[in-house]
Amino acid sequence: MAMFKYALVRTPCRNLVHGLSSAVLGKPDYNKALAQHAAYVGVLQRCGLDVTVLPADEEYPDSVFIEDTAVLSEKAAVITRPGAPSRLGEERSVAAALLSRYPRLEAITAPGTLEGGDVFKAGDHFFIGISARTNPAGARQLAMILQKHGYKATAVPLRHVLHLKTGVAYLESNRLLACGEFMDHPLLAGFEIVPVPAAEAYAANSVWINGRVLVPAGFPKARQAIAKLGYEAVPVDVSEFRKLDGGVSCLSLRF
Ligand code: CIR
Repeated sequence: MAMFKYALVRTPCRNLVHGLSSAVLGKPDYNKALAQHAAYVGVLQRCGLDVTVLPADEEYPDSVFIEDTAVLSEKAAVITRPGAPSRLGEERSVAAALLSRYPRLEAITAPGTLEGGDVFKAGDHFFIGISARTNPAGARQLAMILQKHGYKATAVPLRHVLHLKTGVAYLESNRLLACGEFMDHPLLAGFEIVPVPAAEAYAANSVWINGRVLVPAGFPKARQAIAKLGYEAVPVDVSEFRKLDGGVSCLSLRF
């Protein structure tokens, strides 16, 4: 299994309160979001990652959800082209930051759109959600780039959730934490499914980092299911980001 060395995050901007949201949980509290973000960075560091923190970018309210701007692996770095019009452009400063870590960057181009929240990697195999944000052209471009580097790629059409990783989290060892439409999805049938009950659906967006699993705080059943498998389950309070449909994976790029 691939161990991660680095993480890239971005400080939330004040305009965060104007971020995109389908949740009905109210507006995020900016100061609380800043504190939660700082604590999240601390957890990444405790997972052994060398964390680079990019400055807040007021031009893009959702820019704290940096995972959507790139797809990173040992062999390739692909800059995305976000499908939400208000997020298009967020990827530019991420590309600039990644140039110091990767010898070359590839990119999704128009008319393709793709957000990193729609992509997970299981060994050498990438799964790419086709969603309201990632269109078939974007998914095809990513698959072609990845195949060139020796990876496999499978497109997974979504029905109900924002991003593929809203509903699944790869826990390594062929295990996939999953809820809702992904619990019995034919394209995911090769995985050992670790089910997340519907009442805790938000916790399906957890993230494996070097043997630990970051789980949103407040979801005891999901946390227990993960801990029972032998992982150290680390609860992280991301309540302010949940108000904007974001979670523990969206807040960082790990590579
Ligand atoms: C958005 O709608 O784009 C943001 N409010 C949330 C993005 C969450 N990102 C992710 O799941 N990777």
